[in-house]
This record gives sequence, structure tokens and C-alpha cells, in this order.
Amino acid sequence: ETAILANKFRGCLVSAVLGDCLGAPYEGEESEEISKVVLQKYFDKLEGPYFKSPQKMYTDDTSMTKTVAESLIHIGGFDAKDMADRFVKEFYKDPRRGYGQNVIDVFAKLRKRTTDDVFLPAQEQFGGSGSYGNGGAMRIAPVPLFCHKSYDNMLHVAKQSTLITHSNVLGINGALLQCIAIHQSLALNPDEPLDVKKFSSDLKRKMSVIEETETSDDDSDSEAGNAYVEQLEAMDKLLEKDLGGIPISDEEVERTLGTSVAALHSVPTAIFCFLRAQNPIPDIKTDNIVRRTLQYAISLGGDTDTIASMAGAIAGAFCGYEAINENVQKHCEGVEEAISAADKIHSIIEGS
Ligand code: R7I
Ligand code: MG
Ligand code: MG
Ligand code: MG
Repeated sequence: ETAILANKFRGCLVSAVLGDCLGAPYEGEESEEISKVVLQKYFDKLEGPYFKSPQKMYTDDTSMTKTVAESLIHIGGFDAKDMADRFVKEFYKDPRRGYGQNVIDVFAKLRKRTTDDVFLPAQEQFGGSGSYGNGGAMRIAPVPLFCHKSYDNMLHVAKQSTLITHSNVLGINGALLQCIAIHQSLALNPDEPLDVKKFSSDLKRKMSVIEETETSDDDSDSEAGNAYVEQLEAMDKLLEKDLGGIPISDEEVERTLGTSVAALHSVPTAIFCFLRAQNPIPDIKTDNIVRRTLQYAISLGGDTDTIASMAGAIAGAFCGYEAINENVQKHCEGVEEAISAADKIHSIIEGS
């Protein structure tokens, strides 16, 4: 059983890297601009017999995920100051990774800070409302692995690690939703068909607890309401259509769930990609659920690296590492480090 979990940890972090590396060349394109035929060939070629190039580079999504993992591993738990210092160090060492426009200000302020309060710079973003970008969610994957034995502690660490850069309730709850989706996938047997309706209703139940708590005890920011539960309900309607054999266009997904850098318009989309990919999708020819998830996420356009990376993390946590094509891994920068981080996290939690 512990071998199965180790395999799922690797699957999660490696698929997150693949989504980032393979999605990055398409970031910002409209779905109509991305040809399904070309995308099919792109994946076929990378999965085919190994050839040297191309090497697909990772972006900020992977840089920050690596840093979250390194901090948890080094400390043996969560330490906000350690994680913040590592984000800053990594950014200034290797800044050209396509970081969000505004998160760079947070790093500059963190570097110059004179207090120990590492949460202050993020709170000052966007005139005090904080960023609602998906930067907290895109890097959350190591948290549900490291904390998988304690749900409450997992939510605590997910929120605190997000607050270092994102203090808007939509940015935080997007990270929590992505974290919970990975956590659910880790617990499921990939040899049995996934119960899509149950996966979604479990997510909705947990998010409604989170969103109700926000509005009742945080009077400063109650405008978020039940934004994520509403998105998950919209997601259910799309999935029901799909299961009923009614075609779903990319345009409808984009209009209903979104494909932007806003966490609210990308995290539910990533979960949708994973759930829809449990069944065949038109124009995507593969039996592999991880590949289908990634290829579909990229085909929707918009924030392709991030949506594919988040969808990949959930799919990889469900299917496990053995489900991931070996050749495609050789084309993606950062895969070895992801494997090593997954193994270290696994040995820490199994050893304790
Ligand atoms: O969230 P963040 O780390 O960005 C992650 C994205 C991913 O797609 C990565 O692949 C990379 O490309 O960037 O960085 P932020 O700068 O905090 O947020 C991203 C963007 O969301 C910002 O640059 C803004 O355009 C937008 N945004 C907001 N706009 C208006 N008002 C976030 N919060 C707000 C807001 O409150
Ligand atoms: Mg399209
Ligand atoms: Mg990126
Ligand atoms: Mg992105």
C-alpha cells in the first residue's frame, strides 16, 4: 500500500511538470487558434521513439512548486519565513520563468523587508485586496502529499503557504480547492472507474464548509460568498451534458468556467478537465487518462501551462507514475527533480 502511495506522489508531481512544460508554448492563445490536429501530433511525437529535441522548459508554476516542496522537506513541516525566503531566492536566481506581473512586487518587498511578517507584502497587493491570481493554486501540489494524513493540517498549510503571495479570499480558496482535489485523487483506486459525481459532490461539500466559514467569521471580506461552490455547480452541469452525450464546445467551457489567470476561472476548469477526461473526448486519440487530461486542458487555450499543470497534478495523483508515458518525460525540464521531491516527501511521512 505504501508503494502505491509513493507511486501516486510521483505521478502527481511529474504530471504537474508535464502540464507546465507542454502547456507553456500555448499560454495566452485562444482555443480556436490551437488546432486539435496539431496538438494530437505534438503529443504523438513527444510520446513516440525518443529523439533529442525539443526540450520543453518549465515556467514559474514548476519553479514555485519545487520551492514549496524543498521548504517542506528541509524544515520537515511548514515554516512561512523559510518558504518566503526560498521563493525570493529562487525568483532572483532565475527570474525569467514567466512569473505573474504583480507577484514580482511581492518578491521585491519581501527581499527588502525589515520585519519578520512575511505576509504583509501580499496583503498590500491590488490596493489592499490582495491577488486573486492562480499562483497559490498552481504550486500547491506538494502540500496534499506532505499533509495527506491530516486533512485539517493540510488546509492550514495550504492557506498559510498561499498567503505569502496571495491574500485575496478567491486566491486562497482556489488553492484550497486544488489541494482538496489532489487529496481526493490520492485516496482513490485507479483500477476502478472514477465516480465523477461523487468526486464532485465531495468537493462541493468541503468547499461549502470553507466558504461558509469565510463569510461568517471574516467580516472584512465577505463578498466572495459561495463563488467556488457555484463554479462547481456549473461544472456539474457541463459534466452531466457530456455524460448525456450532448457535445460541449471549448467556447462553452471558456464562457462557463473560464481559462484565465484568475484562480476562480482556472482551478474549477482544471478539475473539470480531469473529470471529463475519465471518458473519451472528441479529437483526442489516446486511452491514457493523464495524457487525455493534459491534451484537453491545453486545447482550451488561455492559461494553458497552469490549467494543464493543475489538471495534471490531480490526474497523476489518481493514476500514479506508472501511467505516465516515459518518452514524454524526457522532453520536459524538471522531471527528475519532481521524482526526487516526491520520494523525499514520501519517505518523511512514512518514516514518522
Ligand atoms: O497569481 P500569480 O502568481 O500568476 C500566476 C500566473 C500563472 O498563469 C503563471 O503561469 C504565470 O503566467 O502567472 O501572479 P499575480 O501577479 O499575483 O496574478 C496574476 C494576474 O492576475 C495579475 O498580473 C493580474 O493581471 C491578475 N489579478 C488581478 N487583477 C486585478 N485585480 C490578480 N489579482 C487581481 C486583482 O485583484
Ligand atoms: Mg479549440
Ligand atoms: Mg507559468
Ligand atoms: Mg500560467
